Amino acid sequence: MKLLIAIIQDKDSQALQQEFNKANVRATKLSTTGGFLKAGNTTFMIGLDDDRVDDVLHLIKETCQSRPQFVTTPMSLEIAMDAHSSEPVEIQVGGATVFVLPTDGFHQF
Ligand code: 2BA
Repeated sequence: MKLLIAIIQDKDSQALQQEFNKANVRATKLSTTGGFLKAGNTTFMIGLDDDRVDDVLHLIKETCQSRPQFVTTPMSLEIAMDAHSSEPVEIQVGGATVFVLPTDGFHQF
């Protein structure tokens, strides 16, 4: 058994939850915050048998999009940089960041 921890953008969370429901994938949705952007994102915890991991990874990959986002340079860095450094910098956020963890036990009481 495995535990998947999938961090995705809020914009994709409803569509992904619907895909999970259609595919009978059980998941718990958490509201989380990215450490870098300090913006909200969504984390799914998904417990599943080993032979379903690839299918669920595929589902996540197909449903979650990567999107460009603009960040402004932190003030502390701007001081040491030239005038152009205060312009927003483009970064790519998600698709999805997925951890696959081995799971020793699964109990429901
Ligand atoms: P955030 O930490 O808010 O990061 C958002 C995006 O900012 C990242 O997208 C990446 O493009 C950029 N970024 C993050 N840290 C950076 C850094 N030190 N320098 C330059 N750019 C940086 P993603 O890589 O797609 O990550 C999306 C979200 O997934 C992250 O939101 C975080 O919540 C989570 N995440 C990503 N990698 C992780 C990891 N190794 N461990 C735990 N969570 C992770």
